[in-house]
Amino acid sequence: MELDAPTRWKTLDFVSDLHLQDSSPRTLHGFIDYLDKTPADAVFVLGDLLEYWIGDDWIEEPQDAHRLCFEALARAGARLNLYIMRGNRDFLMGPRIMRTCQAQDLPDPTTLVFSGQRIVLSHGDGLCTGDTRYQEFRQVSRSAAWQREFLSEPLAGRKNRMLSMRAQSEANKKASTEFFDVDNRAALALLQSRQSHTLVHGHTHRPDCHRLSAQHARWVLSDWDLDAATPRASVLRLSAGTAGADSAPLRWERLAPASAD
Ligand SMILES: [Mn+2]
Repeated sequence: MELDAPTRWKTLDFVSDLHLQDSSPRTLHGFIDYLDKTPADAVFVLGDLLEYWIGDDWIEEPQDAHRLCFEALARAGARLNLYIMRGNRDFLMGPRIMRTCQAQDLPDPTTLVFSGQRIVLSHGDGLCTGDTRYQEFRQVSRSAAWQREFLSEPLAGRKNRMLSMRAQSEANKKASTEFFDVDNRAALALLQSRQSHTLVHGHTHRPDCHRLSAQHARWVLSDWDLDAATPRASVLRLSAGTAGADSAPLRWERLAPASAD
């Protein structure tokens, strides 16, 4: 998928890994406050907006966090361009949620063409190629057959299954001595296949900017947790240069929205 940014867009925001749920009220309110105030022309949520999602019919018995988050997204979606990519926790978000949030579904990966530059956007879990057990699960759970079967169960059964998948994933993480980061070779191959020099992704919760070659870089977004002892929340903001359209360099900056108390 390729997305051509209209020339009137000057400021773009990237966020990911908010993991919103009822048990993290500060994160929720910090995010809502950010959405209501951002001056960006477009906001890109690059996966794991929600702690987990078990199917769009869940909206009929939502947690307060979901309802408030969807309302804030819809307010933002009404005044700016809102894109939501699904992550490994909320990959079952479907068209009904996108409509509710006035958001456009952003496929993973997407090449964004902005101010003459090509920027690849991804959640990042698909690039953690060292974790072969997860990649197998990822492939199965993204298949239409698996999703049809999963979604055919009643909500209570789906919720139990999702919680046990989450618990299994946490147990695997704890049992492993290795941290499966994004593989730099996989990231570079993706960039080359898309004629791009810049990747923006989340998922790993290790905010940084890594050089992959003299020309290639990958920006890693932070997760959000304003309920933690050391609160985390950041927005990666990209601004077009002010000089001539295609020649001026882009400006990247990391902003820390104030925590909402
Ligand atoms: Mn993730």
